[in-house]
Amino acid sequence: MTDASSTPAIPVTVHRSDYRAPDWSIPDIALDFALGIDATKVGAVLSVVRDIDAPVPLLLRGDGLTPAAVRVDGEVWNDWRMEGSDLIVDLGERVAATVEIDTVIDPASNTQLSGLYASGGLLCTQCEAEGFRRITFHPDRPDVLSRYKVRMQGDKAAFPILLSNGNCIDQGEAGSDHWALWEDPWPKPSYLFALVAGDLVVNRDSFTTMSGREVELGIWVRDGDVDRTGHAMQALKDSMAWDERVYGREYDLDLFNIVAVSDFNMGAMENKGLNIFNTRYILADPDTATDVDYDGVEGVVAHEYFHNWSGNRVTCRDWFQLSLKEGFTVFRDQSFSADMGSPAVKRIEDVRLLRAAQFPEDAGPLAHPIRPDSFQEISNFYTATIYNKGAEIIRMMATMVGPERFRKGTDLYFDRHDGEAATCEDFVKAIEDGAGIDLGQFRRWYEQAGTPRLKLSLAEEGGHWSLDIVQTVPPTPGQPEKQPMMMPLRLAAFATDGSGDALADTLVMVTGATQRIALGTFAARPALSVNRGFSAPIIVDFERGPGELAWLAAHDDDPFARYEALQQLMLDTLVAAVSGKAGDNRAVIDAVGQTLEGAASDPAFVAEAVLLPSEAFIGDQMVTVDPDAIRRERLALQATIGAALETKWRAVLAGKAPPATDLSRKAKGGRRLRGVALAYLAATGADDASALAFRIFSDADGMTERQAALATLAHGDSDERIAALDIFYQRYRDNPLVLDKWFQVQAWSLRADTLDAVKELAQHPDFTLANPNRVRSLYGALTGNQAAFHQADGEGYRLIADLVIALDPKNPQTAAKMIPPLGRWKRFDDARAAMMRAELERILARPGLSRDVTEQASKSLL
Ligand code: 0A1
Ligand code: ZN
Repeated sequence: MTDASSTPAIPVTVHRSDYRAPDWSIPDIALDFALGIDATKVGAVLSVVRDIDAPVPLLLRGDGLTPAAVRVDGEVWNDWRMEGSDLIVDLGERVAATVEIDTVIDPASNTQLSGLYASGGLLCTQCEAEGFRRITFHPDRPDVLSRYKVRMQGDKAAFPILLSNGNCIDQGEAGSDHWALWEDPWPKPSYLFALVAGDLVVNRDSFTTMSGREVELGIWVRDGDVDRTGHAMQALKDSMAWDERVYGREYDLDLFNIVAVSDFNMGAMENKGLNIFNTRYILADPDTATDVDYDGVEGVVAHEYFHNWSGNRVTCRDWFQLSLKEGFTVFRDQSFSADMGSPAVKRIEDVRLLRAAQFPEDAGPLAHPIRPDSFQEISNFYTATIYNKGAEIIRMMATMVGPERFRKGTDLYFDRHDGEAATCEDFVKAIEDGAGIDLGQFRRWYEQAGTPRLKLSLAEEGGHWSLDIVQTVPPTPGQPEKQPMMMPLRLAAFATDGSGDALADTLVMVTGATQRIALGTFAARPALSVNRGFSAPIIVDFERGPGELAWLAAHDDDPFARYEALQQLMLDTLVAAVSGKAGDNRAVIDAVGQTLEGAASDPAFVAEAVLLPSEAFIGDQMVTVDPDAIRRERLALQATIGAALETKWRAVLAGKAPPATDLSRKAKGGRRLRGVALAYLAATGADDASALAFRIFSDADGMTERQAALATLAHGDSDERIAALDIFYQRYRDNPLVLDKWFQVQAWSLRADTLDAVKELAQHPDFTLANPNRVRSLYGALTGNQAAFHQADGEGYRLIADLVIALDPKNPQTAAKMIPPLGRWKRFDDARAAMMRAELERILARPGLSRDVTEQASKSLL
């Protein structure tokens, strides 16, 4: 069954400038749920208070709802009408009233996974951004905050566990039913409402807050999964302690519950006191989860927990302010993960993600500022720009003022706006006032889309060297002209021959379109280390020879800058090769070899540094992306480096893998480096490579080694490949999260027939469009596989368009997320561009398309 008909494609554009404070506030809400999988009755009692002088009707949003009954102050009320799917209640001259509305919803047919839905016998909710209106009529805007009391009643056997926000204040039995009454003392917007009912088991623990309060913690999962919740629980306790220590923020309820569900559109959701998670970010044990999965659990648990202050206690005034909570919270979870592990490696991972997901967004038709000016469907704005670029903007503020002053700013922000629905401007003002800095020009980061570029060159006069900067911000849709941004640029300069003064780590403020920075006196051109730690989220154009890059890769005292130098060297080599200007690979080979010398002391860093840039990132450097040449040249360089340093790769692999249960930084780094070494060795085509990969696969005591070996085998064409895929499938066919990996490694394969394999896998009995994780594991992996997705006959584009068309009626949010890869057509040759556009047009020609897909596909054509 499908229910997308409840969200018709009316492309209404909402503008930030149209914001008006609500006419009515709702201090209290009581909800009464009579639970059933196919029919849940919802009784809502809203205490409404008029906030403006003149009479005005009460506008309550609905999505797919019909009011079964409306009462006002206890009386049956007929003064209401439907306007589209919304309910307008005329309350005459009243300044306050109790409005009661009954509705009936069908969770089992809610395939959109927004509102109240069924996931494997469980009932759960997802209300951000506009899902609450699919449960009951309500203003459903984040600036209407209410205290919630929730009564839920249902069959004891079907729903033994009944959870909602806040504290359980009463419960009882009623025949074969039971009921629970929950109360959340903290006023909250409707998007933070949550309810879960079903058969769950709990991992219980507790945390004592800095003021000595005992908080009961519960992680609720299906029977059989509880043994895989230990890492999430530890991450939760670490997050609670970290937020107290670093931001002075204490948890504010006696209970904190997390529920894991298998069908979920996103990673997780920060509902007050009742976080709901995709199982993928809760369940982990060494046999089924990789080190990357473990880090994902830790990061997402922290992210949702941190929202309790940055999001819940201080929420957003309207959805244009989404980055207020998301950018800040991502910055907080990034800082937490850096503190828990390796700051340098974490920074490398975050920058890699920004470049892979956000830079292309900023360079394409869907580019938008971190505070957008308009949207049609807010679900389309949960983007890498709002989240990851948003985090970079917060990070720049922290960099400019330093940790103590930044803390003064955030304290002031929480003090000023606790209990409020705030704006991005409120945040900037609090940092400005609390930290004592003028952020006038800096505010442009909230207004202007596009990744700024700094073109750098060195100039010399009488032994004095300086750096010349030319800043440009590219035009983006709706923003043809741009002003220069203000940004902190960390740099250092080294005399590579040991003569002259080195310029130690310095923070300079870039503000102009052109600017000159004095570097000091050097006998010869210094090696410049620039945008150290990626202090600004920009693209730097700076021509440097292989010698200088190799020197920096070996000598720079900033690990991130060492990583950057080696990556740039690899990138320059690859871009030259793709453009038919293949040169000498000696500098790259030597630099990789030299970097590998540090493997024993910091294997995690070394593994990141020696990894070749992705095919997509190589493509991003070119005027017209040539996916086939990129695939060919990248594989060739991998084989060259693999062969030239074969003994080193073999030495890495000859050592014993750290035990899978060892999750120390060193052990994780060791496993990561082994994975990279295996890939280099396999790329050489060495006779024993497949056998070695198969042995690692078979002997592995955990998923990190097992998956790395399987992925390597999946690229090749050996009997071992077929055997390993089969063994893996048979062993894990009943574990959905691991089965996702089985689909994913095949869709990631660098084989020439990957697209055919994907088509076949889509027909596999274990493939389903009903589960977003499964959809992403196959089709999401395909769009990340540049040469496969962009196969010259356009078959990849057809496959994705077919998927969007099939998925949209069921789950428009997930369908719309598959469109941006088709929107990158301007970056490809005319033949590919025409085929990509044709698929976007084919999607748009479908009748009854959701608002989500309509907005993404139509904007992608511009
Ligand atoms: N606020 C959540 C993200 C989220 C947004 C929308 C959702 O609806 C499907 C779910 C989750 C976060 O940042 O973690
Ligand atoms: Zn978030």
